[in-house]
Amino acid sequence: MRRLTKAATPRSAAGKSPATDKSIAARLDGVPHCGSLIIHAFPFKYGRFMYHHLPVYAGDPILSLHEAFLADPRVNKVSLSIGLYFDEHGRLPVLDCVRQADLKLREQERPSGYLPIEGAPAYRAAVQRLVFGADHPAISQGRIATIQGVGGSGAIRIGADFIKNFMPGSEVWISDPTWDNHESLMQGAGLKVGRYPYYDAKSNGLRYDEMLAFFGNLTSGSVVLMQPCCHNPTGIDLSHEQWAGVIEVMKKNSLVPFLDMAYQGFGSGVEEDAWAVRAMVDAGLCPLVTNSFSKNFSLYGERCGGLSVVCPTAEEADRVLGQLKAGIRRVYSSPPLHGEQLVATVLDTPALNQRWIEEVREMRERILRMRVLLAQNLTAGLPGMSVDFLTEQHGMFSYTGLTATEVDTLRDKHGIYLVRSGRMCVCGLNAGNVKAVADALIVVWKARG
Ligand code: KET
Repeated sequence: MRRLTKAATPRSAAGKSPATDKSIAARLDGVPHCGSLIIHAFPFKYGRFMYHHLPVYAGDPILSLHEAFLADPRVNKVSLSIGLYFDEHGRLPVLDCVRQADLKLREQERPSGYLPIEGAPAYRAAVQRLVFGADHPAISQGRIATIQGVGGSGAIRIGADFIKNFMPGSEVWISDPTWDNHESLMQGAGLKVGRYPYYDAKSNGLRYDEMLAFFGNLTSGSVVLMQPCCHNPTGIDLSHEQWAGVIEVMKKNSLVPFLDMAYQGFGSGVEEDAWAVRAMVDAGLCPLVTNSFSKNFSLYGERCGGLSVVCPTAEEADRVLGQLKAGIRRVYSSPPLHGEQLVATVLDTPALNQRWIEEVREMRERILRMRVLLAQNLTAGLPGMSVDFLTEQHGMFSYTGLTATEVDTLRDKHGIYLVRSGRMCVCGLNAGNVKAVADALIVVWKARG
């Protein structure tokens, strides 16, 4: 294979002077890693076919589907695919607490300088209080290194880079199934990813014993990614007793928990949903915890999240924070400003914080009402079929057991969008569309015979 070196400078495809090529070659010459990654694999040649060897992106199973939904001209279409919370009128809400915080911020002059690499101090402190509990000793002991994340996803990626760099050889284990992007984010950081047993299709429940036995066989230092509440995509969460069992095995086997909490407040309550995180820290484990404000603040586009690494000592937390900063600096340098100001203003202003708690409760209760309403409509049309899973699962998502073909039928024939795994985002249901959704589901289920 031809290498791009000073001796073999490429010619431009158009046969023009290779001056530009030469300067690129010269620049690449002194960069061994860049050279080995790019030059050996890249059939370098300027012109029309320069990127012809690139595979076509198949699209993201969730985001591409949402784009297809938006482009669908049917007026009665229903979005039950992407994890967006819609209100009773089918709109993305602007939370009242956020609106008030925005007005408050607009009264001030707000220059838009760079935030520190690790994010805004007030925001990071608010993340710690929310995730670990305001009075948690790990906070006062300075044992938690927290950075502002670019959404939950950005926080996960920074955590993944941290694992890759500082826990060499560690493999990451994700639940089977999990949010699709967990695997991509971890693999994108160069980590090896495996799956542990989680969902039992037969019982629509948890493969708890198998999961625990699996954890018992992992080598020490393995990273286990779990969701403390509102498991995406199944809606199946662990009970407190089950978490206690997991904690015991993790301690015994020296496993590293990675807890991704994207739906705090949508399960049982803002404090209640963080139970597993706090129980792990109380038990002496040192989890990496990511959180997101996309859903519970309805601030998807503002990209607000956090990564908190719990450490054994404050001295180690300082070192960890330093390395997280180094990691961020080389990826995006520093996080964005506006969204974090909204979140921090709400969480730091007692009246707004109270209003937020109420609004999260309203969203949670509406989700529950929709679950019940859908279950009632389905039971009326399919008396023999048990749909208890709908009301037993927690959070935004329900795993319906629908096959990819059945999901395609729902979309093509009825304009109802679910993820092809059979995951339904129940937050897209409202009093106006739940009957139509139930009727379509009944048609699809009856066709099974
Ligand atoms: N973790 C989980 C478990 C999760 O479901 C999402 C988003 C995120 C992290 C990312 O959060 P963000 O702050 O937006 O970066 N899930 C929904 C949206 C998506 O796929 O991006 C979803 O599953 O539909």
